[in-house]
Parts: sequence; C-alpha cells; structure tokens
Amino acid sequence: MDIERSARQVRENGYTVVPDFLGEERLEALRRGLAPVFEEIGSRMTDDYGQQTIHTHNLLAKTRAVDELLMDDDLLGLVEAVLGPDYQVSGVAAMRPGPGDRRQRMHQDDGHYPLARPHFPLIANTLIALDPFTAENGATEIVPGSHRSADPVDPDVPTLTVEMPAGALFLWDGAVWHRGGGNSTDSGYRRSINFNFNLAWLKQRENQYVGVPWDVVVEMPEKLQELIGYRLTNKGLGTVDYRNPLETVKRRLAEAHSS
Ligand SMILES: O=C(O)CCC(=O)C(=O)O
Repeated sequence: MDIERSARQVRENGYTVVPDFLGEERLEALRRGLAPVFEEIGSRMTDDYGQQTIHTHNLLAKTRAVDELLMDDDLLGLVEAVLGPDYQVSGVAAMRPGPGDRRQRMHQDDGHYPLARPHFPLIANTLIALDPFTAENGATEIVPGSHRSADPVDPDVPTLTVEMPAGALFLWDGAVWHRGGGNSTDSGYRRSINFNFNLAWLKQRENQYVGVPWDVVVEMPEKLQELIGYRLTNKGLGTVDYRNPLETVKRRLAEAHSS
C-alpha cells in the first residue's frame, strides 16, 4: 500500500480507496470467519427512514475473525498517517445492507465532538468490502472535500458513490459527509467490516472496556489490548494507580492462569 499517497488523498479529498487491500486468501478467510455474524444480521424499521441496514456492533466481543486484520501494519500505518500516533479503536462492526434497505441519512461520524469546524481529523473510519460495493447494493455515498466545510450537513448536495471491488479498503476522515446507500437489488448483500479509529484522548464510540469481556481482553495479543484502549496516551492519560493499564491486564492474566 502507498500509505503516503492514500494519506494525501484523505487530507485533500477526505477519503481514499485501496482496491487490492485484502487479497483473495484473506477475503475468503474473512467471509468464512464472519459467516455466523452475518447470518444474525437483519434489517430494522425506523419511522423516519423506513427499512434500513442493521449492523452488528461490539464485534470484538463476538468473534475472533477480525483480530489479525485489525492489527494489519498497512492499515494501522495509514490510520497513523491520518491521525498521528495517538489513536485507538473507537468501534468495530459488521455491516450488511440487504435487499430493500433504504439509504441512511447524511451524517458526519465526528458529530459527537462539539468542536468548531473545520478541524484536524478526529476519526479515521473504514469499510473493508467483503462483496463488491455497487450503486445498486448500497455502496457508501460521500461528498468529497466536505471535511473542510464549516457548514451544517446538507442532505441534498451531489454525492459520489464509492463503488469498489471485494477486498478493497475505503478510509475516510470522520468529518466527511456521507451515508450508507440504499440496496435496490432482489438478493444482493453488501457485506463489510467497519473499523472506526479515533484520537486516543477522545471517548470511544463503543465502550470497549465494558463491551469486550475481561476474559476475552486478557487473552488478546498486547497490540490489540493497546489498540482498544489499554495503554497510556497523551502524556499519561488512562492510568490505573498511576501506572500503565497493561500492567493490570497482565496481572489479571497471570491470576486467571494460576487459579
Ligand atoms: O455502510 C455504510 O456505507 C456507511 C455506514 C455509516 O456511515 C454508518 O452507519 O454510520
């Protein structure tokens, strides 16, 4: 992956697509590993938007199928090039718009943080395609360059549909206006993995400390423990007894194995 080129595209346009990110073998392994998760996914009705895609959130509590991918050096290199070294996992989900699902409302992922716009990137959000993304099956629709806007989101501006092959990585600045597209097919699903990263001194979208059970956390590789928040950040945020929280994780692992 040409990390510098992709990071430049994110700075300039608000997003990048890396078409050949996964490769055939990893793509197949992820499809197999996530099959039980996708079987659980349905659709939901809302008064405002009709039938919409439903996501499986808190994925690290439900499967080990995405652990390796989440620690991928190229992926994290690109995230670091966008956010700098102090980033963390903010949420992990499986997303699959299905036949009849309507498009989402236009939104910005960083709307949780009440800062004046435009601002530096707070979030690097990603979708990794397990099926081709097409205009028909719900490919994401974005407004290139909107991460630089100070205006409120306008749902009526022209969008670009992010069509990409299975195995592609789509990464965008959380300030970009976007929405999941509608799925007008009879039977085509648009399976994808969503890794959402944010600056490590912000609150995570999904509470990883509560969401991922402790017995799962202690068995994770240290790199993953750190990614989901068990680390010191920004000159010492996140201590336990004024020490690195990883020390507590390791102590509990030793206790679990000795009992
Ligand atoms: O599924 C997509 O294309 C985008 C999903 C999204 O933006 C969201 O759920 O917030």
